[in-house]
Amino acid sequence: SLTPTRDDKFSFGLWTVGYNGSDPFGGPTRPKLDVVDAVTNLAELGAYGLTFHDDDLFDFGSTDAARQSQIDRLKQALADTGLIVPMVTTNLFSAPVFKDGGFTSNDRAVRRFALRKVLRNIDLAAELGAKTFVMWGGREGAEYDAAKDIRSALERYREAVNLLGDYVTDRGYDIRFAIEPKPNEPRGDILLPTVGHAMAFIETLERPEMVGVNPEVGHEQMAGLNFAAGIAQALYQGKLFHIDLNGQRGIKYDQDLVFGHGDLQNAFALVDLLENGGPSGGQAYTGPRHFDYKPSRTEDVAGVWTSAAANMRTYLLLKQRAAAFRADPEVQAALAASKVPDLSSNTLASGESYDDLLADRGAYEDFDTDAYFGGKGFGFVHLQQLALEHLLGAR
Ligand code: GLT
Ligand code: MN
Ligand code: MN
Ligand code: MN
Repeated sequence: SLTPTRDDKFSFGLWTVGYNGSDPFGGPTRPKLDVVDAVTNLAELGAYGLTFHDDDLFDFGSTDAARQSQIDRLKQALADTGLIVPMVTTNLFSAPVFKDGGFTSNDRAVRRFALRKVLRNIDLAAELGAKTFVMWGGREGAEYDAAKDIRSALERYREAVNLLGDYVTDRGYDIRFAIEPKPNEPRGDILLPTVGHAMAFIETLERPEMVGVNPEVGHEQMAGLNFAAGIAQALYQGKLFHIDLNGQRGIKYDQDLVFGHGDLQNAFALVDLLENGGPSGGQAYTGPRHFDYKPSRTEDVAGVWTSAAANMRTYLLLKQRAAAFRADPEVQAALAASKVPDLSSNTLASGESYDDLLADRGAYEDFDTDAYFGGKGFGFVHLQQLALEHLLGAR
């Protein structure tokens, strides 16, 4: 069905539908969105979850009373609609104090303040039942090589995440962390710029099992990378803890378009992977389908909700198209002709050693490389055309 339901696990950041259209060149095009309106509208559209930064819910520097009143209003809206909060994150980028970073600011007092801000918000995440705590370090980086000792910065990042892991463990919270990579913007260069950098960093932590990644479509594409392929590696390494779906058209500023409004063929491959890439053809990822997009600056308030719905509908359309792709016998034949399933066979037979391989003349001395490829390609183009035709609804 193309009607979103709670079982589809669609979630939205409060900062996404709440984006007022401001950009570095001009002011807002829309009024501030109240959290209760956000929850009510998202629930009506069929989403199951709302995510937020502390500062999305209550202004930076709020009094305890003002903070609590916003938390109470959110809780009431959740109770009224059945929406949940699957993920929470902390804003370590908007306040001017964070211009040189939070966990990795050159200023130690800022680093200590950032940790306190995050610890406070982890308590709130636990209170609301969030299972994932995202860390997007947009200000963790530099514009100038001399201005940041990258190795020390990584060491401070590590110190921070280790401390948060201790805290969550000691408090007994059922929360895991997900690091969100981005190559640049707002910093000239951001630390942990891609999924690969983040996964390598995670292995240096004291509790690597508690930390995964929250890759965003547009962020990997800003680095010219293949998002679906990056997600496949994150899944392979058991690190896909959360995902930010949106659209991006090429290597430029972060567009945060509606999911599918960028590289549509890669979005198709992604949904096919998430929905059909599991070991027995089922879901390879069962977590929230989280949209981190921005309603375009040219939209009015009604356009905000039209675009929110568009994300979910596009996802469901792609899911439908991917199922048809998998079920098509011609696709199955094309996959086999392209030897796609053969890649899951071990290269050496079971029990075979390198001595056996060295003794196998058929593998080398008698292997006719010319005859083997001569006139017999892999047929990948035919396979991709079949995918495209399913994507276009032509089959
Ligand atoms: C910010 C960023 C997003 C992150 C959010 C989580 S904040 O909007 O551009 O990509 O996912 O901190
Ligand atoms: Mn983005
Ligand atoms: Mn963003
Ligand atoms: Mn994001």
